[in-house]
Amino acid sequence: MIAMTPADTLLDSLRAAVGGSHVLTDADLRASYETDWTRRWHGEALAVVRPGSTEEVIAVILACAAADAAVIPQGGNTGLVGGSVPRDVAAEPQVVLSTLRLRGLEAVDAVAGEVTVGSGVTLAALQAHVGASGFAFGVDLGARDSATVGGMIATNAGGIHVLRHGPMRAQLLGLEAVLADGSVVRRLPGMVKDNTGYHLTSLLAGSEGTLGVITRAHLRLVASKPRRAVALLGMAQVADAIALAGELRRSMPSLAAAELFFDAGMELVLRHARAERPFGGRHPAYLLLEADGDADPTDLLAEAIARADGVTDAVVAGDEAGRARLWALRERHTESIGAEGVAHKLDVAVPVARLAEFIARVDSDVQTARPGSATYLYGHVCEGNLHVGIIGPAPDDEAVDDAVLRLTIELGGSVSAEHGVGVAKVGWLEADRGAADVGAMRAIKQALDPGWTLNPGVLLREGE
Ligand code: FAD
Ligand code: 2HG
Ligand code: ZN
Repeated sequence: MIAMTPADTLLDSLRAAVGGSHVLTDADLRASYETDWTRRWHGEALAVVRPGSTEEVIAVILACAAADAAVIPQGGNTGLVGGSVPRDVAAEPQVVLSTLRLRGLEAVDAVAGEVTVGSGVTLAALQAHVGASGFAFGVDLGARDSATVGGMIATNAGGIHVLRHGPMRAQLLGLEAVLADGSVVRRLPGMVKDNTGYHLTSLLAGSEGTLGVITRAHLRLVASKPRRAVALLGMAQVADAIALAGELRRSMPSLAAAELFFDAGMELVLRHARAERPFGGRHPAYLLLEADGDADPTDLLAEAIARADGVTDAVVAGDEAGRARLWALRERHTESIGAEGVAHKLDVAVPVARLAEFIARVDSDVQTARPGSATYLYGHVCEGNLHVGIIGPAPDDEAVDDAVLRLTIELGGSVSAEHGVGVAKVGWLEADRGAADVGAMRAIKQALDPGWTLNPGVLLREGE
């Protein structure tokens, strides 16, 4: 008789929980779940498990907890901080819990302007679903075809419309989540006005899979503004671009997005994405603006730009193909940098008043840390949120990460603006938040997940 190993016993329990065809143990089938989008983070899972219901999620979590195995919640695996894939932690084995089968779409409540969906629904599927009822969803981001509602809640995703609608937490009215002991917290539908006790929904938003596995969410919707116009401005001075975005946000209520990027990133995208150069000349900084409305906002946007200071070149697109061409110059930064190598990706926010100073100093700090690195900056200007992509240093060399994050903290910013802490920034959490805040976070983790079953190593390290 062959003795069963603990791993065999766990696999049997998982198969009993979700059915054999949804427990992937073959290395080829596991591979895409084990490496993250950046290729900087990867690890080995005993299995990838794909529950199809809340009850199955409960069974998976209880089986893993009983076997002292870690559960790594995963949605679309588009996260950029290593939180969605197995990693080097004491807990063994690790099981990836994929939410991709939790893709229920309930009918839109058109009177309230709300909808309940499964956590494995992709952003694109959500947008299509609510769009058919004349609504839009308040958060949008470049990974829309793969990123899931659960992953976006767990990271409190931001994206390109935060200036108008706020981040994911601001769209979230209620949710259902399975905790580490198999109990289910459920506030569905959840209401805009709801002061009955601790707001667990908000706590789970941004918890990065460390406190519970989100299974369903109730989301507020926004009115669809079908007419859009996009402008790309070439600017000589960064300070002018920042000031203009702030001014338009105040004076032009139809402003829906304001994105900043720079010459190095523009040239990289033009090379990798084979995109069309938008103007004859090159400029130090570029500001992309989007306006929307029930009526065509093209003229309004063009007039606002004509009045603006510091604009050296401008192109405005009201048609769909033209808008997409301009957006591609911004949205394709991520893939173009990725095509250069495994990037160090920092996602920081500084007070808008310090943004120009951050931009002026960051590359010199990077060069001091690791001379010869290539630094690309791009981001969401109204929130002072910049993405810093650095090519050059080895993936496990954290010198440039440290340089960028120290500068961010010195300027009073946040080391994680929208992607989360993941495993990438755990080492800088206390420098940013302070000992008391981290102590409170650790107490919450300990209370809700005393066995450190859920996403150990993300956000906090056990035993520190
Ligand atoms: P995953 O990557 O699978 O997981 C992310 C984290 O959430 C992990 O810690 C995971 O454990 C946890 N998690 C996932 N699902 C659940 C669940 N159901 N319950 C509990 N925990 C869960 N982010 C932005 O904020 N703004 C952007 O503009 C933006 N643009 C992007 C553009 C590109 C091209 C790419 C590749 C990424 C971009 N991202 C952006 C990052 C990423 O898309 C977001 O972080 C997104 O929210 C991740 O969703 P996901 O389903 O892929 O989650
Ligand atoms: C964006 O704004 C995303 O494009 C991705 O948040 C940022 O590539 C990145 O690091
Ligand atoms: Zn972003």
